[in-house]
Amino acid sequence: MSAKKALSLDEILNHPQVRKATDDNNAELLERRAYEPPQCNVFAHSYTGLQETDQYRFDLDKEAEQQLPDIIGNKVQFIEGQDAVDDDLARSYGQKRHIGIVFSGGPAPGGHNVIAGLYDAAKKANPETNVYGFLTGPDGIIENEAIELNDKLISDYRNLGGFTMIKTGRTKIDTKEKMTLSRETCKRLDLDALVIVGGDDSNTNAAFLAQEMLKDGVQVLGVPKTIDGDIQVRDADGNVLCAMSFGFHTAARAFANSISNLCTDSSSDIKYWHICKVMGRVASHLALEVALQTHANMTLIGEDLSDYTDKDRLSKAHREGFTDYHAHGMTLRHLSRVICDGIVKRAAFGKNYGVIVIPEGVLEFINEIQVFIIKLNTIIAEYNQTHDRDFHSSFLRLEDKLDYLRRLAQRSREDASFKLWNTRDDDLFNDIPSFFQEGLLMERDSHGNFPFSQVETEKVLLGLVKDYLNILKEEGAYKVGIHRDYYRKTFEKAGLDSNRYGRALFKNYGSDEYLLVHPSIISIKTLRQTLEKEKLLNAGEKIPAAVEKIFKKSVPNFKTQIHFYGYDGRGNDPTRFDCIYTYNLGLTVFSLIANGATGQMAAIKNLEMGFSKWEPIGIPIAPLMHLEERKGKLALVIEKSIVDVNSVAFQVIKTHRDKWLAATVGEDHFRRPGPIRFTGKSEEERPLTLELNALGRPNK
Ligand code: FBP
Repeated sequence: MSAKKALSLDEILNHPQVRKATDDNNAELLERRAYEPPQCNVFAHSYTGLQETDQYRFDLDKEAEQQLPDIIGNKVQFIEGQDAVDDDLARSYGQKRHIGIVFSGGPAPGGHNVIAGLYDAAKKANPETNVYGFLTGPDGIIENEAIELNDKLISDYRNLGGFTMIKTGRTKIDTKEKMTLSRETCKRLDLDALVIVGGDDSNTNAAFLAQEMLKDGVQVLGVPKTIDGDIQVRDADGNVLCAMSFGFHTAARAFANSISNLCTDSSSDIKYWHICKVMGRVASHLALEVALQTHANMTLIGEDLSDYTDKDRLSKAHREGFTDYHAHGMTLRHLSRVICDGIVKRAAFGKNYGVIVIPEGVLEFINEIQVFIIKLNTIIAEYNQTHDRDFHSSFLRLEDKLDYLRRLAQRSREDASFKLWNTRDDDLFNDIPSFFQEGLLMERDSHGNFPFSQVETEKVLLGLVKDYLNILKEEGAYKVGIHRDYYRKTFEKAGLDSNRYGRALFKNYGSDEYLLVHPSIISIKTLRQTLEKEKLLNAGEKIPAAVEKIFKKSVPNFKTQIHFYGYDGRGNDPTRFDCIYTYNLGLTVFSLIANGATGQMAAIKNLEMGFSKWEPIGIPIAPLMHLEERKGKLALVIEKSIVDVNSVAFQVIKTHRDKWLAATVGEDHFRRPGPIRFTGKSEEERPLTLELNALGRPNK
């Protein structure tokens, strides 16, 4: 028998299997790149035109009218397919153009397809057209860092996640100097149009650039991007023009898959509570979609908490004839009680495990924290406006920042007109753990947004939850229910009279399936006392092992695992929905450019319906603006859309809360969304929130 000769390293490295394993281009990648998203009907024609409509109304902000005079009158535009157009139109549609595109803000799956759609449409209209990608976000415009996009680059990134092709950044073009530099870049590149793919703040920026660059003949268009799902555009009559920003579906599906896996794991080894913080900034849209996708045991929705009214407090105040302002909205302590309540209820049915979903922005909806966030935003902004160094470089260490706040509190004592930070604020702030103080003082982004993703919200809440669970344990209110069959079997095996012991040990013996140890039995000592009192044990006698075993099983150990879902889902390859949506957004934005639009946001109407009903449109950005406090000053911005507690999607999860908590006999009601499936038929067509919210909503 001849021994098989070992392969040399060279032979191993050249082996087809090794080559396959070490090739960056795996089968999934190739399949994604080759996928051709379907195009909305209007794009099947040789040309597209714009049909302006007056059927949508907007309440115009006076400040927006003043600051954006040339685009405030823009209307909603429907894209129409056209085959025969006159020569002038054909010429202007097909003229050679220079178009720049930039990503702004956090990545969102589908961004590459926006570029691909724009590129394909631009090249179809005129193969000579140049499309430039500005590198690393708006900095690329300010510093004229751009690359010309070509077929190879576009093909490499088709249907792939991330913003890897040209990267992104969070710089805001918000000073005269940055604006001048941006205009110079556009002139140097001879740009006809600039496309800004970004969130509410970046689209706000797009409107200001559109106004400013009108005189240079540069059209500026926005594309609604953000996994947070907080760009949802309605007109003044509630008609939905843009139901969802791109990237939301993919991020939610990716989070849901991971969280659903935790549901499976936790209900298998039944020893952990998994605490899952999910991204989304202030709005809880992602948490809501994850709740629908997974049926996790508890999901907090920030918007619901601020809507909370403590009915008992309210009626007590009413009876006693005073106004209790604390009856409205939820405090951090109260929220921790609500969570404990769910944990205790499940434990009573033997389920001392589960999954909790917490939106990263939940603190924004907790009264006392919101006050801190607003006050600190203003203090930091005011400091930055009046000093040469910014707040964070002036006060590097936490102690320095706290010292500055202390001095402000002192100022408020000496000068009654200074009310921003008083002694009470300072005392309360000094009461919270230092990691949380650091979080609340963290640097705001260039748009003045609070960095929710950096704050360990779950740690703050968990601290309070653990403290209160310990109190409940001491009071004998937090117990793990023991199944009566298990109890009986254990005692019979030990030759003990289960009925006699049962009545002494449990408060619900004989009536319920899960038995709860009497609240007074909270230790081996109190167990012994009970047994002696019930004449089941003589003084000095050893407690039977079976009794001790059952008692120990009834004592809960609250063990947690903490997870943060954000950057991972944000970098996921897009769902089919996001691939198709974004490719068509790219085609839409080219139609807007080719037809001379500026100050418009590309959107697809009827996303909640079948693909054949999707309608590409242009939405005027300026009329969406309103005044909001940013960095301590009022600024014109597009309003963020938060979860509507009257929406169908929210009402559905509210109604299912008890069911999904599953504090009952029987299994949990987890749903298995599975991983994102790019091919095959079982992948859902669109976000569940989108479908539910469209139910019963008449829309023009
Ligand atoms: P955008 O608003 O720019 O789309 O970003 C969304 C987001 O992913 C939020 O969910 C999150 O709070 C934030 O970005 C995180 O910011 P950063 O990437 O700067 O850490």
